[in-house]
Parts: sequence; structure tokens; C-alpha cells
Amino acid sequence: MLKKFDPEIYYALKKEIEKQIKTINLIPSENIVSKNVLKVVGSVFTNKYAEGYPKKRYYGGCKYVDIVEEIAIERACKLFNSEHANVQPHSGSQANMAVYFSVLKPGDKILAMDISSGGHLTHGVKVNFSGMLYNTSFYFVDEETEQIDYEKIREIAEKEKPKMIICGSSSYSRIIDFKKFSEIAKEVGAYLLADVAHIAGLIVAGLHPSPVGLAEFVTSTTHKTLRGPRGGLILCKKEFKEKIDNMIIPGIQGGPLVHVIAGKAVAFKEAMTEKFKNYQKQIVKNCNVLCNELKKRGYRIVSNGTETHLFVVDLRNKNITGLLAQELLESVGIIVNRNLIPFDPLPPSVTSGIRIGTPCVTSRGMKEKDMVKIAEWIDETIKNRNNEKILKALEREIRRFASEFPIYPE
Ligand code: DSN
Repeated sequence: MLKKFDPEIYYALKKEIEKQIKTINLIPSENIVSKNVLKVVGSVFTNKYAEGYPKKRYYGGCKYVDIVEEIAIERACKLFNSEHANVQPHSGSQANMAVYFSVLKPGDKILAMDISSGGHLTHGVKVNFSGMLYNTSFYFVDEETEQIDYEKIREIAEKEKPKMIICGSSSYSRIIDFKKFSEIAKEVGAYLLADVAHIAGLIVAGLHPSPVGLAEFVTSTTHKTLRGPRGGLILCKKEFKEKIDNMIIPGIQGGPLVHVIAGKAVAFKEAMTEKFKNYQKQIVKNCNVLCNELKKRGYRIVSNGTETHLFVVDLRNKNITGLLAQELLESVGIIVNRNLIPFDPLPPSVTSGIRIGTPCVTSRGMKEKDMVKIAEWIDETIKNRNNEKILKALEREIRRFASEFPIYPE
């Protein structure tokens, strides 16, 4: 019994479960897996080493592991209409690393979205391996519209002649035009990498255009809107199959996490259902309502809206930083993360904004009317930040509400 053998870890687990039940989680990159995904991720597949690929392993005893990985690859290809899939990356970061290493050399030029505009750490940021190894130029959202300016990207690309252009984002709330990106990449002879970690579920449901077939490489995580286990995924054209597979192993990884690959396979099957499509539609509906309700209450939304599962709130007119808002909201049971706004005057550790997303609350069964309540609670909490009594009352109400929704969806 875990409780008896390791009471400290048991305690943390018990409290984490309790926290997940009693809070409203608005972090757009998190989600809640199904019971079936949870089951295989916590299974004996974790005991198995399987370096290599199906039928080409360096270990014996891989008969059943091969079934799992072959199915996962086949489902990923079918789901995204891709020529090839590698399901072994341990994370989105390793998926991106494998793509870079497979076609770039240290010192090569890349062009990526600036992090305050919505880009990701692994898209060439200086403190990350990608920024240490490659010579990155950044594109920004337009200062006025806070949306991607494709002409500006074309200008930079023509001037810089990068070897790879990276699109895809962690906090951009608008539809990305992958076709335009692919045209620009072709014009300057660059590879295109589309990192769809955030929007993979929306793509599968047809709610966001797909970059597959337009970009040479598409990377993703499997645990955000896609609602699978924590992990990474690479989709590519057949011509890059060997390069990518060899770069994952032996290039940058050892043994694959077979239990996680089994979880990915189950999640891909779930993503093929009508139920999953309806779930994605509900995420977007909920996000829109939450965004509009906050707007009604005087919150400035970056780019003035959302077309996806997330949006960023600029809190400067509310005289509170992202960090303080995050801590304050957590104290009443609402979990968000602080986030840079485009051209943020504050550092990433403080920020002027918070990022809000609806995949998790939608998995728990919350609908539009619940989003209205959540917007009201966010506003009440921020308005009454110096009134302990009101905050306590809000906390009770929020925790009672959250507890009514399950955290183990079918
Ligand atoms: N941590 C992820 C996110 O929150 O978007 C990106 O790595």
C-alpha cells in the first residue's frame, strides 16, 4: 500500500486529486485524460525497454510493444492525414529538437515568433538549446492588431534567408494561416516547421486549418487539446522519415516510454470519434463566452478576441500584474498562468497578463452558462483583492461549484 510505504508521496497525490476536484483549471495547455488513457499509462508497459522501432528493436520481448507502437503510428497518420508519424518523442521540446537536428547545423539561421507575441521557448529563445545553437530572427505580431502580419514575415524572411521558418504558438489566440507560411518558406527556400502543440485537437476536429501537407515538419504535444498523455509527436513527409526516426533514436533519445505510447494510441482512437469533435467545438464555444464576458467587465483581451481554445488578458488597466493575479486567483480556487502580452514591459517572471483556456473545464463538462459564472468570479476576485471576507466567500462558492464536476471523464 502506497499510503503505508510512502506516506509523503501518498499525501501529495491525495492532495493533488483533491486540488484538481476543487479548482477551476483554466491553463490552456493542460487537460484531463480519459480513464482508458490513465489505465494504460499506469500499466506494466512502463516495465519494458524497446529501443528501436517496431520489428527492429535492440531488445527481446517486444512482441506486444510492437503492436502498441504500430497502432499508434497508424492512428496518428490517419488522424492527421500524414505520410509518417513518430510517436516516441518524450515531449514537444524533444520533438522540436529532433526536427532541428535532422536538417539544421549549429549556426544556421531560423525565423520564429517572438515569445511575447506567442512563440515558444524551443522556437529559438536564447536561454533554450534552440537559441543557443541556432541564429534566430524573430517576427512579432502587429502592434496595432496584435495579429500575425504575414507581409512583415515575408520581408524578414527575404532579408534573413533562414533555413527554417517556425510557426505555431503557445498563446496566440487567432487562426494561423499555414498556407501563407508555406508560401513564404517556399519563396525563400526554407523548411517550414509547424508546432501545433496547442491546437492539435482543434485541427483534428476541423476547427483550425491543418499544416500537414504544407509544412515539411509538424510537431505537437499529445496532452493539450488532443487530451492524451503527456508526450510529443512528429508528423512529416515520407522523404524525411528516416532522418527523423534516426534522430529520435539513436540521435537524442534512448528507450521509448511504451506506457505513454499506449496512452497516445488510445487518445488517437478517442480523437477519431464524433464525441471528440463535439468536445472540441464546446471548447471553442466556452472560450468565446468566457472571453466576451471578461470583455464586458472591462478586461482588455490581446488581439481583441479569440478563435481558438485560449486568449490572453492584458491586466494593465486593472492595475495588477500577471503574477499577482495568478496568485490571487489561485487563492480562491481558479488556476491560470501569468503570461507575457505582446511587447510586455514586464519580465516573464512577473508579466502584464494572464493566459486563459477552456480545454480542461470543458473536459469536466462545463458549458457556456458556467463560463459566465467563471468570468464573474474572476472579476469579483480581482476587484475585491483587498477584502479578505469577500475572497473567503468567493473561495467557498468556487470550490463548491468545481466539486460538482468529475475529473475522470469516460
Ligand atoms: N508549457 C506549455 C504551455 O503552457 O503552453 C508550452 O511548453
